[in-house]
Amino acid sequence: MTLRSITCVAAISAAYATSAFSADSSDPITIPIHNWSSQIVMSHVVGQIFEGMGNNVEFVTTDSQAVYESVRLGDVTLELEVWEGAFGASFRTALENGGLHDAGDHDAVTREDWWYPMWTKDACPGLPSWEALNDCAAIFATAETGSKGRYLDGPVDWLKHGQERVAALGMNFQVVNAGSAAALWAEIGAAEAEKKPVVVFNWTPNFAEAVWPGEFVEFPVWVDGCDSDPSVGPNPDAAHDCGNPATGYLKKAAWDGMKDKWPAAYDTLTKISFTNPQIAEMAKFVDVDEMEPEEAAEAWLEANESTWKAWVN
Ligand code: TMO
Repeated sequence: MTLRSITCVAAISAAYATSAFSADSSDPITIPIHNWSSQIVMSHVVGQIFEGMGNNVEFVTTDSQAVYESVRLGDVTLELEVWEGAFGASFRTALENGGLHDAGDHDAVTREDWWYPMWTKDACPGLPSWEALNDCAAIFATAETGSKGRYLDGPVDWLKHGQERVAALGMNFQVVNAGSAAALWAEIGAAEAEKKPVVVFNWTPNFAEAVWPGEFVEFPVWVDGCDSDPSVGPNPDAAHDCGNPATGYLKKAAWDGMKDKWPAAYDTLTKISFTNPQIAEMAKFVDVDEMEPEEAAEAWLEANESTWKAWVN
């Protein structure tokens, strides 16, 4: 053991001796990893913070909707990126069933929805209105979608209701699910040279906003219940007849048992709050700079010590 780590252990022990916390369990804190870069990097950032506090951490790759049931049951300990648009419904269901709770909001304000790179507007000047987009459906048609416009949605585990929105609003579009986030970036990249109009799923905060200027399509404004109650939204007979929240939350969720089993890590979790630029940068490290997620997490921690040290008791 180096002198530095001895001093560090002593300092941590002293902190526990004088704090109200009992020591965290030596069982691993299980952090779920999904299929978009900021979530993977953020999970490693927080995992490395927990390890620095003396905890054991393990990562598991899980489905991003089913994870709320896993947190509720304590199979995984927490979720660091609860995006309102994609996961609000699964999060609310798990909350109602019990076993998981809201561990606080990040500073970040989020949006996830149909999006186009700005050159698309040259071919469809009425954008960003969804009605204008629908009037332009033919310019988005492909061999795969016939006379309908093609909308490349995210992987199926992010949002399950793209085709229902198309039906509820009577749109002349066909929803195609991308196999991965990388397929979305490839679609935009491939369209760029010829300035081909495309409409794809995208979100903010993300690296993409610094690479491709663009806009979200403006659908009927989100109202609570629009995803479950047909009477909410412009179509009285269908749910999913509005856009995702334009100023959505980004929450942390925790298994109810976390605060007793790992009280110090839990205290840190409640204090953690990332901003839009911090999250966009985490994605950029991987998607633009091609760093490994663990390496990106180390770089982030090194550059942002004053931010994360304030979260550690
Ligand atoms: C879940 N996501 C942030 C990719 O929209």
